[in-house]
Amino acid sequence: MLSSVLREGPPAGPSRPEFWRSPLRGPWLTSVLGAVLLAGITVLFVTGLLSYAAYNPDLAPSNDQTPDKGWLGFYLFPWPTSPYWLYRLTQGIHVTLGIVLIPVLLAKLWSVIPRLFAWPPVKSLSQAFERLSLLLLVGGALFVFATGVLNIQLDYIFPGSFYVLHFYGSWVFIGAFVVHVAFRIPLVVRTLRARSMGKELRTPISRTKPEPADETGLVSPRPAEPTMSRRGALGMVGAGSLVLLGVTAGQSVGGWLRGTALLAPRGQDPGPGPNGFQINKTAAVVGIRARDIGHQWRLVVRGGGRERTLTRDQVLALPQHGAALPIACVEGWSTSDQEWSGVRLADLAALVGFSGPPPGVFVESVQRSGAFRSAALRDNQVRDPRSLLALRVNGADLSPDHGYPARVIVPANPGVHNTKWVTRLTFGERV
Ligand SMILES: Nc1nc2c(c(=O)[nH]1)N[C@H]1C(S)=C(S)[C@@H](COP(=O)(O)O)O[C@H]1N2
Ligand SMILES: [Mo]
Repeated sequence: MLSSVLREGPPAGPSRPEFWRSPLRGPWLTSVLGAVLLAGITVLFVTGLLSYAAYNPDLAPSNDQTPDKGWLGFYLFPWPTSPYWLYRLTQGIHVTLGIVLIPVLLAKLWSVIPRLFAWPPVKSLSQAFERLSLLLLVGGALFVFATGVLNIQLDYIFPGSFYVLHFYGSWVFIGAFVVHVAFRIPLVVRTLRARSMGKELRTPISRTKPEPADETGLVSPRPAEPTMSRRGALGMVGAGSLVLLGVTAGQSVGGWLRGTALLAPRGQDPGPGPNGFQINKTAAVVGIRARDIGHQWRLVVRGGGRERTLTRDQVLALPQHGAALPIACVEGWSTSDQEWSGVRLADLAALVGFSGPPPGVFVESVQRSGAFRSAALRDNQVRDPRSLLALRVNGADLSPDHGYPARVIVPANPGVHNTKWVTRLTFGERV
């Protein structure tokens, strides 16, 4: 029964090679797009790994959304505080590049689509393995790009689970990607060598011919007349990427470009005044009540068996220091440097008796629930003289939405660890 189905050849429709008629489809176009993706996805992977390391996930359970990662955390290292714009840069690149590569990814999928319908579905064990890896490759790519974009656009649509989905999805995807690249790279190199890019970019529609048929099965056996040159096709993809770059990059680059970040939900003009810079979650959204941050608010500093409780005036009476630092969110947006002022975290450690190099700290907010209500910072972060419990920004008190009465600001720290509405600091204890 099965063998007779196979003998009859593919059913009418996309499993038949004649179904696909674009004269542009062929190994050269696929190789060009593949080479761009190889470079781009490598950068995405590295910046993604860095983004994860920046959370110091091994420091405390509260920092780690993926406690079952096992050896996937093999490369983790203490995230530095210098240069202070490090996370702004790596995460800006991660998100911007991810968005910019979307047209390339879609074009690449278009260019190989006949192979996704190849007939018979399974010929041999090795071919079955290859098809399974392609399923993981294509599915993984769509999944990782989609979860990334949804997280940016829809304000953490998967509350708490975005990291988990994106993290494990990326490892599955990158595994399939490495296998795919290893199998395909000789063909890509050969194909790109055989045809000059410069010449291809000078070829108009009138002289656009299908590539010679080969074993890849990408070239249509029944090509239609071209309606576009390869130059045109690459130009269209490139233009799509440029448009996305134009409406995204401003959220990370800042300056006058910020106004062009049309696609970025928190990228654009946040209003005037000293507190006029991006807000991730407002006080109202996370359920901060007026009395939580009013005159009843206290700062509790604990550690080494001691505890001090301070009013805001008492915190203001401690030595105040300034630091010019950005907020840089995992979503890719960042602010330019803001002028924060407040008490050094190291000075607060000294307040409870840590007179030498200070230990790490566990920071808690008055916010009662949600993954961002607390964060653990490592000793190197506490030690940096620019790491503050900030009370003021740009010469004014923090606004309630930026974390009044007090918030953490640490150089190169992912935004989510710059906890707002801080009420308790616990130094030197594993929590
Ligand atoms: N308590 C608390 N702190 C928080 C958050 C939060 O939701 N709750 N959001 C974090 C995130 S994700 C970011 S990017 C920064 C944003 O700071 P901003 O709103 O002042 O720009 O605050 C962080 N601090
Ligand atoms: Mo964030």
